[in-house]
Amino acid sequence: MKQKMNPDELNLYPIIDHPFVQNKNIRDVAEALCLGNANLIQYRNKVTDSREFYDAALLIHEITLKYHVPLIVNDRLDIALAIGAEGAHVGQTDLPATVVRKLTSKEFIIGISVSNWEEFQTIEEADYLGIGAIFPTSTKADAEHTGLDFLKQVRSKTQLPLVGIGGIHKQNLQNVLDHGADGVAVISALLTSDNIEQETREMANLISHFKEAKKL
Ligand code: TZP
Ligand code: MG
Repeated sequence: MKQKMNPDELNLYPIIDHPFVQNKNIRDVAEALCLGNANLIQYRNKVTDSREFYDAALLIHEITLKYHVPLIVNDRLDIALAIGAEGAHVGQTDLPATVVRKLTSKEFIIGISVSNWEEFQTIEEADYLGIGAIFPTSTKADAEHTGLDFLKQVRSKTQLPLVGIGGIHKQNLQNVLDHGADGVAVISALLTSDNIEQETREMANLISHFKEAKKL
């Protein structure tokens, strides 16, 4: 499989999960993440109708375009295409990634969720893999718990960039990187912060620091 994403450009991947926006302005949330040095941003919405999903995605994209941060839409290729997003993240119950590839340009970023070996073995098309839930998390109640060893084993079997997800915060992210992740995808640790920009920057700095130290 070809490598489109540079693993060093996948350090911190915040996910704007719709319920976590609460009473904040969604554009402000996106801007704080961009200013804090997010490498990639995902918009995830399991709770509203399609129109609200589309409207919010459009607003987020206005901001991410300004900061040149690629926007990945979760689940919904139709909305990703409608707003001109840079990619889509699809799981086991979404459109197959091979179909997403057929319907999109060569540059379009495709992310896939992987929680077990069966899922790993069926991958035909992906630019990065999201591995998790690495740690237990209440953000996705039905998430299969993979643990760190699964991540390490996947690392030994693919060159694709790997992103750990699930219960990741500043205190445990080094452990995730040490088990082979190129980066981390994070919802609650960033979006529940009183200062999203600062929290994002601190996490981004820690990841750069740990990855640099590993190269020495
Ligand atoms: N997929 C696996 S775990 C998870 C998703 C979407 C939720 C991650 O959220 P948090 O709050 O960073 O644990
Ligand atoms: Mg999905």
